[in-house]
Amino acid sequence: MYVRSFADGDGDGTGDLAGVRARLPYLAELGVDALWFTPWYRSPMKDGGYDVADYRAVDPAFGTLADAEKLIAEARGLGIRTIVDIVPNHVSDQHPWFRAARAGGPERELFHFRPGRGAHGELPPNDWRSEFGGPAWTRLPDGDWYLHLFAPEQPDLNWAHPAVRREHEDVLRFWFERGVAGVRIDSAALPAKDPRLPDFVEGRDPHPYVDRDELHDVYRSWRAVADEYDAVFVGEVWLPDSERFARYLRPDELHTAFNFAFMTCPWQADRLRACVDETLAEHAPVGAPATWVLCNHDVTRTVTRYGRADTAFDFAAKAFGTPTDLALGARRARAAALLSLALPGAVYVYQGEELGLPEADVPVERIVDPMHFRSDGADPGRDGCRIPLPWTAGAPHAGFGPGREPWLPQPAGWASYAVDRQQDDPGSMLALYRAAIRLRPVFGGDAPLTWLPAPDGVLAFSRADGVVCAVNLADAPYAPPAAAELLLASGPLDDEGRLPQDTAVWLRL
Ligand code: TEU
Repeated sequence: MYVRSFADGDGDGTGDLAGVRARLPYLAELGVDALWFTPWYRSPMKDGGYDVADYRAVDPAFGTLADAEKLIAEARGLGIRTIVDIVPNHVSDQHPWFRAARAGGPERELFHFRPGRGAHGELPPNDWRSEFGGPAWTRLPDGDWYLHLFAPEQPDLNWAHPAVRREHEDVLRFWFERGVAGVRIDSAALPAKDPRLPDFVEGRDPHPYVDRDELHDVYRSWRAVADEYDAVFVGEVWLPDSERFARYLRPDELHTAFNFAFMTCPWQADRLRACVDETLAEHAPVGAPATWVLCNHDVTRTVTRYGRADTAFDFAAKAFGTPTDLALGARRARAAALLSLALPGAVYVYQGEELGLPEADVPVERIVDPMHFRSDGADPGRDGCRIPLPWTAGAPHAGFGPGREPWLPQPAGWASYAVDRQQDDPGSMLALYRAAIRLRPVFGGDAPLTWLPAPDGVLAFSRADGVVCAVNLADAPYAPPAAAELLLASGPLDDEGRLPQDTAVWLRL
């Protein structure tokens, strides 16, 4: 959940914890059993809260620590557990440690400070690039440079320093003590750095800052803390190598990690099937449950991605003005919802996905995401998937909040996606998500998956008790096994009971 855009309780134009609390019944009705909150801590919001100034305080724009405690307890009362987001790679440049470091204190050791190269130290210490574009180094007036893999306002911490490790374990305890049941670990493969900070050499192993072995020791000690509280981790681990990925999921490390292979996979039957197989195969040896993700607060919304010629997701391919067929994208997104909710493991639904929201074109002058600015304006950035939600069609700001303009503009026509419009419409995306989440236990929890024979372009698998999910991505209609009971369909079947292209069904044989 991207709190800033979920619901605005106090009318200042920014979503907040009061807004979430008021909407907990909606979330319970949707059937969610856990909520992951992107960072709600005190932050200058240079990167939507991923620049944390104080982990033990809630940002005043979102509320207070007492509000967070109430939210955690109320959610728990509805059977919903809370997952907070911890950002170990970096802090805000307004964090007390960095303020002291900037002033020249010994806190510099908690970060990566180095003299520059060149005759006058005018060149960065190495050639690393920021994930948001541009150099990963910024020079201070006193001549030293500091490392930031993201924005300059997000200095990287030095994980070789014991105080950095101690502090994070303390922060974990702080939130577990407040009833938090899980932690999402931001940029989980990035915090450890080669202490020599060498230039990047393509293909050299180990990488100077991605997926370094030292990290596993950190997560083992985090796991010991989580075990004291029976809490779980979900890691944001972007790694192409499935064996390296699975190492984070060993029994004494993280419980789960996001499935970015699935999230970036194109809408093609053979690719999706291979992705499902690889996912299950990489998780099996470590005994960790898989996760299924179609989008999040960083990437193009599902309905838009699937409505384009290129249905994969790649940060590098993002551009302004990509032609999009939203009706096609919505049809596929509905089928993808039934596919992902039928697979064994945990499904993450990003707020608004259950409403079928498309990516919005944010007017250039309203963009705030640093990814846009660091790309010199070439990349539209991530604001298009972070638009404040529409709740009530006729209300100001589509019911997002009672007062000021939302912090990002809602596009024209946004109200047509409002919750109150979809609520009682059996054909809506919201109705589909509610029905699917309610029915999902028919697949038998952890029951294994067996592929069934099916024509090219059709994915069909069964799990427990003869329950089947079939998805037709081919242009020829697909006739499911005769005499099967139809449990749920993502769209209308044809007159002969066959699935048209981009339609999924759940059946009981
Ligand atoms: O994202 C980290 C990350 O590496 C990918 O999402 C992606 O590579 C990045 O957005 C651009 O390359 C996490 C958060 O999800 C994101 O919102 C934050 O901006 C980022 O960390 C920094 O904390």
